[in-house]
Amino acid sequence: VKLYNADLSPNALRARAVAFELGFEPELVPVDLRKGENRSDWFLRLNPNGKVPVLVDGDFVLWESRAIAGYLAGLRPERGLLPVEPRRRAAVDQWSYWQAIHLGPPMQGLGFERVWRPHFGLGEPNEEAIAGHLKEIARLLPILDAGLAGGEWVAGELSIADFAVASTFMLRAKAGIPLDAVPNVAAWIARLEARPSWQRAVAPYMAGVP
Ligand SMILES: N[C@@H](CCC(=O)N[C@@H](CS)C(=O)NCC(=O)O)C(=O)O
Repeated sequence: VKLYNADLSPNALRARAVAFELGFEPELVPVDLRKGENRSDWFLRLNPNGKVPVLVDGDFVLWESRAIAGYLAGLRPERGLLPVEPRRRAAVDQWSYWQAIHLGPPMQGLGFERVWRPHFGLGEPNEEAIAGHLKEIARLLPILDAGLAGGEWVAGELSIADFAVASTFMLRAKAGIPLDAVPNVAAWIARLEARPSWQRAVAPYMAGVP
């Protein structure tokens, strides 16, 4: 299995972490986004969106990190990261979609404004955008906190949803997102971050964070 990867991509991190958690040792093929390698013809043939990650398993090519996580989890069903029972599966999908559509954008947006924009010299922070992201994050994190009440993982048992949701939290300290008011979230992310699979997947990302 090949995984076209960029160390600083939270989306690639999500796929790497699930692969490692499942015991896969994918060949990580680096794609240099800053040099625009993702816009080259060979890469666009793999993913017409020009984005990482992309998984290649024999003649099967798959893009979208959550779909990659789900495919890998489906290859090792005994590990339970993607349950087949409809309600349990739906709970995993619920949190994965929620992260993709709701929590992820303001969390990543804030990280961009407060960490990446200054780091890469991309101009002054957009204060209006920052205020909007903070407001949305303040609305959303208590929803995750309530969802975690009385449980260890977002969908009951450890699943690909935990890796999906976790991959928006790496910049929380540097971007100024305190978790004091959401103790279940703080305990959950600490639990996830203690897993060897996560630590191995996140190390190259954190190495690039200023
Ligand atoms: N929804 C996609 C998002 C992929 C994505 O946005 N990847 C970024 C890196 S985090 C990328 O490759 N960006 C390069 C570009 O858009 O030029 C997924 O989950 O895989």
